Amino acid sequence: AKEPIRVLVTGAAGQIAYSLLFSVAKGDVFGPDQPVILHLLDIPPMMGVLEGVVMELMDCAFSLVREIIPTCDEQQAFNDIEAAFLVGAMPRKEGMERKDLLAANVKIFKSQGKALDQFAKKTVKVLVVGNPANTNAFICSKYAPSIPKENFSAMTRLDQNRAQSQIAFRLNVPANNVTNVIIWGNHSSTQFPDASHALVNVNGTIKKVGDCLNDDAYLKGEFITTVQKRGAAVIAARKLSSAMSAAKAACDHMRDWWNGTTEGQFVSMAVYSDGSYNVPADVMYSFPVQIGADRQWKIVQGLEINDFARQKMDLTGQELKQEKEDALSVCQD
Ligand code: NAX
Repeated sequence: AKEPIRVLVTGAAGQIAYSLLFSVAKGDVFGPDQPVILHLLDIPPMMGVLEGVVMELMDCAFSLVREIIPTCDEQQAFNDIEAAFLVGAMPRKEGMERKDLLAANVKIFKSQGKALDQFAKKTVKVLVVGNPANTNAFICSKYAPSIPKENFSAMTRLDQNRAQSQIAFRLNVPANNVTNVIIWGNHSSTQFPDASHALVNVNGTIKKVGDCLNDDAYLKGEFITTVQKRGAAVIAARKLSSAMSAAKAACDHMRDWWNGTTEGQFVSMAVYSDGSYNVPADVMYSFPVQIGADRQWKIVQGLEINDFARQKMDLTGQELKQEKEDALSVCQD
């Protein structure tokens, strides 16, 4: 039998965590034979709510859950963890300036970076979901110098899943039949959802999505804006931000990182940029990646980038550079 692994979820009393914990506890991420010890971090005022989440987790009677540790103490939360879902973040409140929001989050992710550095396993895999996710992941990594930069990522998988699903519905195929859709750049409205390398399985034959849809105007227009604005559309309809789909995406991201991607397929993750495809280096930029059994991601190289894509990849890269500068300027001790 496998030894249990310690998995941290922050923002554990919040709405994304409510769905995410269910899937992690059920074995959808780390496997049906991998026991887990769940570390649940939230802030002091939420400890009562978190107690309720713990009760429900117990009441699910999941056989993989060996222990549940609810806490508002970072040392306890980050101690010996092998995987972290950093979901908790400061939400934008009415009248709050962008700069204030950034400052509040820099403070959280600086502190959690230091806690990772001191207490987590050096092999820990960190997925940042809390917004601004890319820049939060950058700050977190910066303050955890003893952990490889490659162990930090931010989530653009929800954007990828949204894009994949839009195309699958249009082509009337199951969502999984559409592969290799790419999200480039920032998890924000400047992201570039790119279907120009995407493939679709039609009755066992692999074809290019572009050839099947035969609608360049859609792929360069409505497709992109629908994915970019999907988060806002969900809020407008539900009066709450995406939660079930965000949790599903976080599971997909971590599962692929933990187990590797399927041969010939790639997925999008915001990772530490080496400047591939001439986008800014030293920011957390979403790229198509492939992951081996060693849990190391590699940016897919050699994809053809046309002028249309170039311009969109640069725009979102510029935004990330600016966000990083702003974050660093409020970082000064
Ligand atoms: P909720 O407000 O329901 O939950 C957030 C929880 O985090 C709260 O319980 C809060 O007390 C806790 N929290 C705040 N500061 C904390 C800290 N320092 N340590 C630990 N916990 C802390 O938000 P929810 O809907 O769950 O969303 C969480 C985050 O995900 C938000 O920042 C949101 O913007 C972001 N999202 C990111 C997405 C992505 O694709 N990258 C998509 C979904 C989502 O919008």
